[in-house]
Amino acid sequence: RGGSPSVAAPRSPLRSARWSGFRCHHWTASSSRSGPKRKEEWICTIFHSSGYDTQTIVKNNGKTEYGLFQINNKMWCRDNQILPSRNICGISCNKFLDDDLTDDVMCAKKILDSEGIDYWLAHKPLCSEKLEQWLCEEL
Ligand SMILES: [Ca+2]
Repeated sequence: RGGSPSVAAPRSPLRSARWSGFRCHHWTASSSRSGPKRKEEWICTIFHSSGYDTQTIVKNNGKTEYGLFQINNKMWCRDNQILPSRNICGISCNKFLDDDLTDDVMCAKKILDSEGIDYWLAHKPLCSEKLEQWLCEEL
């Protein structure tokens, strides 16, 4: 064991330097009452949503989803597309593509509070059981 990586993530390049700090330490900040009960669920869900890549942009069903948490431009942030957004997080979607995760986490918390973790579609099929590989070692 030793002191090295805190998450046993399957073979994904961690392209965001900030992510490595995020994965365990921001857990408490990003959990919320309707959120995942275990941090492994959250880490697994983010992996299957964005591959831990803050630059991920996915077009899906007329929506565009941005960044580590795949936050969409229909409800949560606004971009320069024609689609009107409720922009609940009051932010430009591009802010979810940089390496500063503070605003991402704040918006993800709002999503958790209002939609629960099943906003992230990967959660139920892929991250609700057999989570041992996602354990987070405390440093
Ligand atoms: Ca950001």
